[in-house]
Amino acid sequence: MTKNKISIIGVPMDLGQSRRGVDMGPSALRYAGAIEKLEELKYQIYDLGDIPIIRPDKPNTDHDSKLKNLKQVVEANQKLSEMVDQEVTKGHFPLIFGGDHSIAIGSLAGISKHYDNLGVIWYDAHGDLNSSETSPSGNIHGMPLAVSLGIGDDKLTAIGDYVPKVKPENIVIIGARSLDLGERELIRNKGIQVYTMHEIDRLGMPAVMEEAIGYLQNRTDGVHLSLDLDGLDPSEAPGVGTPVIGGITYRESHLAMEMLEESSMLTSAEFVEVNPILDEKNKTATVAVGLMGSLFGEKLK
Ligand code: 5AB
Ligand code: MN
Ligand code: MN
Ligand code: MN
Repeated sequence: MTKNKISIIGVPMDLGQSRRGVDMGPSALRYAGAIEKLEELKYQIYDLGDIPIIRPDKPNTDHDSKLKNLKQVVEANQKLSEMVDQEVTKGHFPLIFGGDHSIAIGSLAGISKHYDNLGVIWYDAHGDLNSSETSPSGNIHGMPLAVSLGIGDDKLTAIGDYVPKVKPENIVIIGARSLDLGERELIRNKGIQVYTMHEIDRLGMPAVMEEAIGYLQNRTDGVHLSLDLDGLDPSEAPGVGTPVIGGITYRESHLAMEMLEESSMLTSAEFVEVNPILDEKNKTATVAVGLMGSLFGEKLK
């Protein structure tokens, strides 16, 4: 990693989806030793604590939109984008702990204004490329990548006061195995680079990462890793709200993180969708902290 100051921001958000418990993700990651691990690796850690999430009296009270909890998700992401923006301005590496994946909207809004061509690695079983029109669920955690491309409800795309946050050619999706029809169409139309489980099986993770890193190195001036723990196989990361069998292994994921570390290209990261209520003895948060170790250079120190 090029920077040695890491700012940690927890976002106990569960309003972008329908299962309780993912709001405890930041606590689970801290409990699993995230801060201690990064301190061991000699980083200076600035733990900014958790952003307060304002819970609505009843979920989905906004009748103008089929998006669940739109107002609360917008407010929290606005706040997150401002905090992330400040940390990048200071020259710190923002490391965000979710919370459901809707928080990537705020992360990217805060980060991307600092780059002309921010690259994004979306490590996930899903594409998160839905809009109100294509979403089968109305859950905003299935939309953050589309929102960052400028597609979706104006209240979401306008967060940070600029649109779009990322260009389709600067995105790489890794681990996809559950894509909705509208998402597939968007991927085709925009030419988004996707490594599904098919490519991972066929080429192997080393080749996939080598190609993904080479691709981004040529076109970007910063790279954000958005790691949804459901990218991993649920046998190894069971504590997630939308598990999909046939995922990336723990070892492959470690290798992917190590290769990212070796590339020195990463400028920010987030770990999302850890749900300790659905987990087995905090296994998923522990896996996430292990991956952070690799991402921040454990093998080299
Ligand atoms: B996650 C689904 N595509 O839009 C939808 O966990 C699932 O952040 C979204 O990747 C999963 O509701 C969102 C069916
Ligand atoms: Mn997912
Ligand atoms: Mn996701
Ligand atoms: Mn999920």
